[in-house]
Amino acid sequence: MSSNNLDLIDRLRSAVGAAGLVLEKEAKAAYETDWLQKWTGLSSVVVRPANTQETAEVMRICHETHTPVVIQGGNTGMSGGATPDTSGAQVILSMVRMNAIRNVDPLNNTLTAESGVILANIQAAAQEANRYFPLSLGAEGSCTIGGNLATNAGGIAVLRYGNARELVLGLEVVLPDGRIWNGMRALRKDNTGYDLRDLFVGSEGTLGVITAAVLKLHAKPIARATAWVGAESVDALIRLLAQMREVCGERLVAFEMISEESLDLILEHVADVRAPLANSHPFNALIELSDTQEQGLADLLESSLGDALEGGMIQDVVVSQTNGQTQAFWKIREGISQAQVRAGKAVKHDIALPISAIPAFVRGADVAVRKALPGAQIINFGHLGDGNLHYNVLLPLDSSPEAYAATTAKLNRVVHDIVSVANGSISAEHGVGQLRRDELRHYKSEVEFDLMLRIKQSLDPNHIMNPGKLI
Ligand code: FAD
Ligand code: 2HG
Ligand code: ZN
Repeated sequence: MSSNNLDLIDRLRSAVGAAGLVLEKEAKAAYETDWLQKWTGLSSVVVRPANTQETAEVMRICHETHTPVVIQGGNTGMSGGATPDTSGAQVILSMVRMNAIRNVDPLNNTLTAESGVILANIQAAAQEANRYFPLSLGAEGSCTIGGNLATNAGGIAVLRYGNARELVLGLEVVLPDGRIWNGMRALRKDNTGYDLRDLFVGSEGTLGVITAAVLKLHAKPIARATAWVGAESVDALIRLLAQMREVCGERLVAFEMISEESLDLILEHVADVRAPLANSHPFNALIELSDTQEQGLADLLESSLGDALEGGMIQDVVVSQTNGQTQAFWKIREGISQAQVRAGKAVKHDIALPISAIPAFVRGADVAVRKALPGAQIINFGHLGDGNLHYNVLLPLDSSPEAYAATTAKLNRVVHDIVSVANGSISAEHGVGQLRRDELRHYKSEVEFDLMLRIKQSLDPNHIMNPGKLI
């Protein structure tokens, strides 16, 4: 270790104490590889501040010494945003010790939490106060609210409640130079100038460290009604979605699409799941209604799906009769990421489109991908109600890194070109990270990219925040 590095570590130790540093190679390794084991890097040290002041001191030291910093929450991200590069020069700033829920205010319908709080613990604290925090995703038992905000995470209830950005009122952020911005306003109306909060949401650790947030709570739903539907085409599911939005309004909370190939993959690779319907269908949907009152909810679901079945819009439906059956449906849906990891190497596309443009996208992309890669195994599923598809292509487990990289580049261009022509987005909810950094550069207009660069330059003039990611 160089004397400069020893000096840096001494200074960081004085900022966070010995308990706040991880220096041993083996202990650091857990922070240096992502959840998918797709990216591995090397850090000089892992720093784990216990509060905002310590975080500010760490950033002041890194700013002064031009030391690059990679912020990490639960390390469940899907785009390599929280993994350091291989230089060994980057500091990992892990937020997991900042895990206090500072306040729950049921009258203002808000909850104030530090950024290292696990999402499931926020949901539970809201529940205890007879309220509801609706952000929900497969990684909720290990991801942090800081990571959710930094990636503007989506998940399965965006259709009704919006993504992470729509669930936050105020933020506390440590800036790259160590100053603290206290934007912890618990207000639904605040037009005092530029919206700095929204700048940090979705900035993926490239502009500042989110240390705490004021989150919006909602009324706790006490009733839910859930169904699994089989259909011939994605067009039919989109017509069903439109009809259900008309009839069910705000009570429609989830409308998840799973193609036949995706369902087969889950059934093969996830333990203790079985097909909800007797027959296979090219497309499936998992649909959920919820409400603060029981009355009429199940009838509403049954009658709207009954009409769709009779009219031939869908081919099959099963409405859940018990909590166990509902959980079984969701276990299938949430098994998809694990199934892909077990079955192969996924080329992941996390795209958003106007919902009305999805059928043409799927038809066009299926043909184009199979032309580029004959026999491609397309794993198409996602949050149809939000226009967000995970249009993934699974390569064999034994694909070499070179073959995987070359096929990824080829398929990215094919899929993202079609998305771009349809005015869609190549990064809907997982973040850009290192996975889509070059794709972002390719598709952003000069003007938009220039604006982003100027913001980055003015907040982080020493370029220490998450270098190599997003921008
Ligand atoms: P990390 O992975 O640690 O970090 C993610 C990014 O945020 C990095 O760029 C990091 O530098 C930055 N960051 C982290 N904390 C901070 C902070 N305090 N301040 C500033 N920057 C910070 N995502 C969805 O949107 N929808 C889904 O349905 C969904 N399902 C998933 C299912 C599974 C099984 C898994 C493993 C992941 C899923 N994800 C999903 C990915 C999702 O983005 C993450 O799970 C989560 O939002 C990231 O939180 P994290 O704390 O793990 O962040
Ligand atoms: C989901 O919707 C997640 O399940 C993960 O966003 C998507 O594994 C994926 O590609
Ligand atoms: Zn998703």
